[in-house]
Amino acid sequence: MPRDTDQGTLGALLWGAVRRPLPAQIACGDAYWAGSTAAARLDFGLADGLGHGPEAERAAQSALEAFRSGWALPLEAAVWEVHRRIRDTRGCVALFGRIHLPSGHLETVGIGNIEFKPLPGWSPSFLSMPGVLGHAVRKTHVFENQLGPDQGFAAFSDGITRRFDWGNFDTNAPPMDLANALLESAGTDRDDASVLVIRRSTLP
Ligand SMILES: [Mn+2]
Repeated sequence: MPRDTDQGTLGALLWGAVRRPLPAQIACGDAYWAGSTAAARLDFGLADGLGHGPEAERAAQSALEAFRSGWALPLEAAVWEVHRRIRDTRGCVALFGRIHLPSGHLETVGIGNIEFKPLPGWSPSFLSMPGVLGHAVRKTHVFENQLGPDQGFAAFSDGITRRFDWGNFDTNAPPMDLANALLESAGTDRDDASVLVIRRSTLP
């Protein structure tokens, strides 16, 4: 399957995302979404459905749809709503977040194995809680950080090798280019793979 990409901007925020299935699969069990559901706020999510194929894809896509529709809830409540609404799927691990403009206040919640890696020069605090959305979540925690000008991050599934060096990438490239480069160089061929890169520009 060809890569599936999307990109956008909201104020000073730029984002780019890419996913591709395990080689020889058609459905991709990883899914991403970013967009604005409320004024001056960018919402985003990256989900990895259990296993591979169409059922994994359904779990991941359902989680993102449930997250979008919970936009009016506080972030933590929105994540619990996702958990309730995807019980009839295989379940997924996911990272969800919201960035408030113009402050750059960033809230993130992670359940299970999705990586959150800041671009060089920024050290936010973040830990994902163990669990599988739709099946077993015991605890959630909202991490709050400040995303300043020229700061950003990549979120990615375990189809991307965790141990890569930013020094091998042009981290000033547009987020879409950086996401594609990460998939290209750090993607494994043992799993579906997805990357979401978000960066705040130097402009106010
Ligand atoms: Mn995976």
